[in-house]
Amino acid sequence: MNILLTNNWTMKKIGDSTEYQSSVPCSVYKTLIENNVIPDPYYRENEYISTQICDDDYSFSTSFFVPKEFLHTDRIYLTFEGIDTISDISLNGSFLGHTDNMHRIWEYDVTALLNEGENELEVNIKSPNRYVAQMDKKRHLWGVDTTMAGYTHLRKAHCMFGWDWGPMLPDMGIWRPCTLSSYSGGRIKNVYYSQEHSENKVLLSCEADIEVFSGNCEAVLEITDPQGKIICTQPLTDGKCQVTIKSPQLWWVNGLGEQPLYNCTVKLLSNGEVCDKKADRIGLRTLTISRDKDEWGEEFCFINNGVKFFAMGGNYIPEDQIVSRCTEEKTRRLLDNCKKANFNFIRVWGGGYYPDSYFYDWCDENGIIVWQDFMFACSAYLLTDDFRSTVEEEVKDNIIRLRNHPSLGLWCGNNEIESAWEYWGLPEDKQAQADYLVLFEDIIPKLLKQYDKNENTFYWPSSPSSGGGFKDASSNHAGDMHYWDVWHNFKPIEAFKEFYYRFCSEYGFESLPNIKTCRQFADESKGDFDLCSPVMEAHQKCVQGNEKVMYYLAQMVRYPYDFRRLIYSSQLVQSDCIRSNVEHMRRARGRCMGSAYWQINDSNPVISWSSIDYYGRWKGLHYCAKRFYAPCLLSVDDKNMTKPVFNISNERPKPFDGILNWTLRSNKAEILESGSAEVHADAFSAKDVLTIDLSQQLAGRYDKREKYLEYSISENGEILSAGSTLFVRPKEFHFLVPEIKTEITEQEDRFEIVLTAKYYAKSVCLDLKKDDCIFSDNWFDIHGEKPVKIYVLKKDISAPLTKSELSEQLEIMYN
Ligand code: BMA
Repeated sequence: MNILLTNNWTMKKIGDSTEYQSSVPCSVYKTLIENNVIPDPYYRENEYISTQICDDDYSFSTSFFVPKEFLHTDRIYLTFEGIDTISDISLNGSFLGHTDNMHRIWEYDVTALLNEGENELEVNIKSPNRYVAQMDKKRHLWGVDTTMAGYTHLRKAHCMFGWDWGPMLPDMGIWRPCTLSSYSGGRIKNVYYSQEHSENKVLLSCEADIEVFSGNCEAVLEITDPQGKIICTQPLTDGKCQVTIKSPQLWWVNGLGEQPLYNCTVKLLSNGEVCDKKADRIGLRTLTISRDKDEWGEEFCFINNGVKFFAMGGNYIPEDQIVSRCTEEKTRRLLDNCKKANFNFIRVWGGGYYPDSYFYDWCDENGIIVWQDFMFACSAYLLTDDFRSTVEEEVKDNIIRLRNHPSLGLWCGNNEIESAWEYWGLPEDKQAQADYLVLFEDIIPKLLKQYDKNENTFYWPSSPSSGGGFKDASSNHAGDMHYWDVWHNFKPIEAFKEFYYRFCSEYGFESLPNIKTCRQFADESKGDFDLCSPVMEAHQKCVQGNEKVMYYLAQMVRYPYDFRRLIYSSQLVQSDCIRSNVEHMRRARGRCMGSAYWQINDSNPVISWSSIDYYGRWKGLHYCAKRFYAPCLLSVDDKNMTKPVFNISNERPKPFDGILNWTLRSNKAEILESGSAEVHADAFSAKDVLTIDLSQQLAGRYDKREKYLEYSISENGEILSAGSTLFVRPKEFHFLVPEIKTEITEQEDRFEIVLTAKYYAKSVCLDLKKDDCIFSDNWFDIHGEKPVKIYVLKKDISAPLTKSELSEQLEIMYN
């Protein structure tokens, strides 16, 4: 039996008498905002008056009713799935326990403490601000400059103390469910599944951790296949059993096949009656990283059911600085958007928190492989006895919670700490550096061996790394790599292509969020719509961030004469920059086997590297990701643009056989020359398929400024990939006013928009003035009269609109 302690909580500041209503998940900021006590911390510069709210201590309390039959059981546990962070808990006036780690699950035996009828539960939470400040005075450890000093001493999502995309809002609260569970007979604490694959069968091992409180208990495993048919009912002996599944329906990464899921339920019976059960959904698959040696060193690539695939995705950060506000619905929408952009993997970055189970459930259902960092990032830690033991429990809790998810592809020790010790020129700290090796190369791998005995999931010590031990962590010959010279070190965008990464798990480029997002956090009438205004600077957390925006804009595009144009241009340069790097990496398929751009989402409305902003609005980059992560991609290496080389990168399990069309056009979109070829590319390959010589056509003084190349590949009449390339940087091109025309028609579930133009229109961006929607395509090119057909599904519009309202709201920008 369970009693969810969700409602009827009150919060108050310790020393204050005012009480506020709240419900779990609850936190200080969430409660104060909901009760209209403080203004939105994301608005204008409110962050600066909000941080200090967490200088105080707060208490969260509830009273709840426990019926008689609930008490007449063998054992009752109170479980907090997440307390943020330093707290003392008491039940009916008795001290229950102290918590010090946001990432842990806290469970208390409360059998002897509950009353029949009313009960009082209180969680007193201490100020994280004061704690980290005191700890920093005692022992300074290096960390991120844009974060409150001392944060590394506390096991709390680092970015809540501020990051280079996040404000300092170190919230406090009960951020995950709180439940009372009573048991008679016994309970199942957790179940572990592991698989051995052989010719057309899988040996599935099941191990349940069972606690017996009274009498004799028996456990049974029941497996239902993806079609809902029970395929096995087998008793467990000493908590264990093995089952052979014949003709297994294999689970595949998105793009390579389906994601059939088997329901596995262990039932515990006491006196013939079910007293507890635990259900897991598993996928039958092998999934690991291949590190085979090759001509370039050592490969680093995911291999699913024996197939090596190119990982295409991005980095995921917490969806809200105020983490208690995150919801399943928002997460599912965000992940749906990743799938719409053809992702097949996602990296959960180590400076936030371990996502909720629904995150992994969605990934299991959709074949998105999760690269899971443990929650350590860009910092030094000291393994005091207390710190070590809480970290061990945290790691154990999360291995157990996540190990059965088929989407879990890789565990990674931390974000950028190995490379930091190696390259960042840090102040010497022998103890912390030695503790690094103990934690990431000894403690965590040992815990993984203990709780994932059969090593279902690959472990990688750090990102980036070449395998650990401070040995060339950022190598291009082995392991993964973070490339930040473009952006952080002001290198030109083309510098991306100087390298052949084995797996690029971070690189990125900033842009401004959508203008509607800017309106939500800034006030145009107060002069905020200026990149150098205090409000815009407050919403730019990267050191010299806005300077970098302008620096790169000046290299690529004409001067953005107003704020809307600035937003457009920044998104244009961002998407072009990331596109050219992804295309470069995909052309090098085999040598490079993965790309995760920094970053998918935002935790607050901010100028950042994201492709989707805090309010869920797609930037140009997200639309481009859909194109550059297309399973079958046509790209042109622009190193020698007078002799363009067309490349097809085919990530599909089947070959590509189709037609490549290319057209050299004038800036008026007139066809100057064109050609087509029948081309072939093997499954899982990247291949140069055609080279054309345009040196004569581009020999004239202004030719490169007034001509461009359009291209596409199609298979059975369907265009799989298309684009156009300039021979100069966009600022040098002689664009004409394209005079774009639109024609909208309405169908039952959608609006169709057909666009034509008088001349060439590049990077055409559609948006709605007030409402939001997702277009089937956006940031595309129009080649004069050649129509571009796109659609908007009515279900993808934030408000019901008529055809004329849609047309009224439609705004178009272009390069
Ligand atoms: C990487 C990440 C983050 C950071 C990002 C942008 O190093 O790991 O720490 O937010 O760069 O600077």
